[in-house]
Amino acid sequence: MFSNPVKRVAAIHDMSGFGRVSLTVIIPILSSMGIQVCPLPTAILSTHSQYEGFEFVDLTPNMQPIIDHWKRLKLHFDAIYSGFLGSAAQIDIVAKFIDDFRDEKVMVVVDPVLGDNGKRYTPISEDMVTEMQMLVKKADIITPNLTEVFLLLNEPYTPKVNHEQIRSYLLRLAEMGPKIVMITSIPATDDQHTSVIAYNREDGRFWKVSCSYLPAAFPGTGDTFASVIVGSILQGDSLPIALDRAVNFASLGVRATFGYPGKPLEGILLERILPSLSQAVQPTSYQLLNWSSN
Ligand code: PXL
Repeated sequence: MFSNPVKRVAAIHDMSGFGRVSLTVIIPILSSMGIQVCPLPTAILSTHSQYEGFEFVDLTPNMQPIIDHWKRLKLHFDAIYSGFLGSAAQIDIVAKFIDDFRDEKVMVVVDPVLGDNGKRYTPISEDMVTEMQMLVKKADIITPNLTEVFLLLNEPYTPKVNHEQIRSYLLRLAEMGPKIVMITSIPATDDQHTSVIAYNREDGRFWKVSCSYLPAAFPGTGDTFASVIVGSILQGDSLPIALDRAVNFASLGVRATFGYPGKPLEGILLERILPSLSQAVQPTSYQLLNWSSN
């Protein structure tokens, strides 16, 4: 009666028609995990922005009227989850949305989608990076990749980072506001593995989950990772179990796709692997890192 019978997420992302990123990934993943997704679209694109000549419709002017209708309906969300935003002005709208719809039970996840492989995505301007630095302050959880870590911290990009640097980036990002910071796609020194390392400011613990690395980059794997994190925590999993499920699901997607020749821009073959999200939690491989937070 007093809470939603099915957990409900406001998902603030773009809708890219082709290429398996953002809402076309987030909706099936969260639905498969038994969670209702309410999209608040930020932009409509013909494809994601890594294809040449993509069409882009900025929905900034449409967002506030949609939000106002949701307010009149007194909708309550268990989580607010934002990702790719279409303009700098939009970031203020999202910040206000968080203020209006948040209470102490609402989980706010900001995936600061800004770039990858050392570069900003084409539609992301410098202003949007500055605005995203403001938005992450409002989040409970953020999930940047390494490129996004450097953009958020105004540091020059370097692909090779050691553990000491990762630890200090996690602490600096957590100081900006989020309780939990997860840095994705950290290469291991052996080049054979890739890891996610997370820091929980509330208990001072650091967690690491690794998987074997394949030389391929599929757009949308960050959205896949963050969606499983949102779904898993809403299902009641602990932080290390959520990290483990998200890393292993994204890695399964990469492995299911990698053997086919050539069209990495189409993303991972999500449709092949979705059923695995309904299985009971599988054996896990997370590690508690022996790092202190002071
Ligand atoms: O998954 C990230 C993402 C989201 N939205 C758009 C993108 C990308 C990455 O390329 O282009 C429009």
